[in-house]
Amino acid sequence: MINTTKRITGMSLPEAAFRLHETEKVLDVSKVFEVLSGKLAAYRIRKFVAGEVCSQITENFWTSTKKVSRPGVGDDGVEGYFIGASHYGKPTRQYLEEASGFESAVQSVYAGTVNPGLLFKQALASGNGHTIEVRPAKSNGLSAGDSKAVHWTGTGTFLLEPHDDLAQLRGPEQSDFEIQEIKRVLAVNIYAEVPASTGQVQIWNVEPDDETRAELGLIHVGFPYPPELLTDFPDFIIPVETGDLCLFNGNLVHGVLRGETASSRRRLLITFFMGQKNDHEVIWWT
Ligand SMILES: O=C(O)CCC(=O)C(=O)O
Ligand SMILES: [Fe+2]
Repeated sequence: MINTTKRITGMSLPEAAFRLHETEKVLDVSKVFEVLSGKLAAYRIRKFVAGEVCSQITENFWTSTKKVSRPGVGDDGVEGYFIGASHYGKPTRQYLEEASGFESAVQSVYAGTVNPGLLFKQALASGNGHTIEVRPAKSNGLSAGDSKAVHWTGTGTFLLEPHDDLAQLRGPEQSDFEIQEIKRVLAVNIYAEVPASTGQVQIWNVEPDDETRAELGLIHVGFPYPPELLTDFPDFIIPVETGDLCLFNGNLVHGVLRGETASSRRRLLITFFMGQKNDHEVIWWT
């Protein structure tokens, strides 16, 4: 009999690194670099963003006419609602042109308040003893988007199925893009609104290898990993709340739990990805 049992193989973080570090209001930049360098799985700064900033961003998002939906497995065939471009699966130039097309819509998400992702980028640039350049990824004079505002609409166990953020950096259509040099993705997530009991982030201690991706048909995609194949790996859950800044190792498989969605309020995420290009440069993209 042919054994068709699929399984996930790959690297894991050392046990001592596979944990969540937390602070409140204060950003410890050295911990961000621990995540960037694979010494720490996740870092959550509770109350990084003030309540009134979160409310203004949430209002700006839901009243914006610039939201777009992305088809997928979710409510009414929609994976989520977005303001901002995503590089995923597009030629470099197309992504960068879309990012530039979204620029004013993205800035309007922060109208009348602050851009918390920008504050984080500035803190990172100056906060670790020596100056590093923190800049958008670029190609041919065009720059990656500032950030993306996202509302996920998954209807099953997950609002967003388990995935990794690294596989999508290797698509041949972006072989001319500097993000392909990145070895570890820092997922930067700011929560403008998280209703109680929903939207927690689950992280498993595995970075799937290419054999696994090939077997599952997920080369250059990294989405979705069947949850039943993840049960053998250690995991933890980040209980995200409104106002949190969460930074985690995006090479590790992670997903967003749907939990209980009785609330009429809707989860809203501000996000971008970052990576260490070399000793003195950290780049971001969306
Ligand atoms: O919504 C979240 O908390 C995480 C989103 C995520 O993993 C992604 O956009 O790649
Ligand atoms: Fe992700």
